[in-house]
Amino acid sequence: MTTQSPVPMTIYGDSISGNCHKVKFVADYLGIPYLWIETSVLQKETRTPEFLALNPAGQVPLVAFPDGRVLAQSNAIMLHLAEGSALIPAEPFARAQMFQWLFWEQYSHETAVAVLRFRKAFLKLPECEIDPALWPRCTAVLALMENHLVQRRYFVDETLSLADIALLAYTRLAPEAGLALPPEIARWVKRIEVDLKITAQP
Ligand SMILES: N[C@@H](CCC(=O)N[C@@H](CS)C(=O)NCC(=O)O)C(=O)O
Repeated sequence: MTTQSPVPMTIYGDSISGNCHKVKFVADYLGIPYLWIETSVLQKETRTPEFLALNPAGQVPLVAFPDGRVLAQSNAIMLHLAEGSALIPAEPFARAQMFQWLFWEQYSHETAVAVLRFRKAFLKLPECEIDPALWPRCTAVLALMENHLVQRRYFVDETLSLADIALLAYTRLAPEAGLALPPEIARWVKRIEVDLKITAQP
């Protein structure tokens, strides 16, 4: 049994950010206590001198641990929080497959779906001011996911892992970017939301 610090970790997060949702989903699922400090990207609260002293990259999510250490990057934070849990496959090849999806999520998925959603739903840019290459990129990442899920319930090894949580974060929000979820993805989103006991938009 692990002894938990009486002082919880602090998550600096923006409730509109899928990257921040990932950290919340993992902490909630694993029962890790935390204090959430709402840090608005739109209000430039990630660019104050106080926040930049914690994370010079000026980005959320950021976690501050009771011992004073801080950790940025959503997938790095998830990996740290989930260390030793079933969310990280123990078998080396399955673990590598989970990493494969985590890297793909950051390089190909988040940079398309999250960027299009932010520009449309939050910056409210007219379509003529949005990079037209974003739409085919979004379509391509959703098609790749749909194809992978045709004969699978989860992304790796038929069991819930960080790969599902990383990909869930912005995929479930893709309709806010005007993107329709193909059927297998829509079923997978519901399945993972049930697994994680997500009842509403965080
Ligand atoms: N790769 C990073 C991306 C973090 C990121 O882009 N955070 C955005 C919110 S989703 C942010 O804080 N933007 C504020 C800014 O860049 O000023 C991660 O996964 O944590």
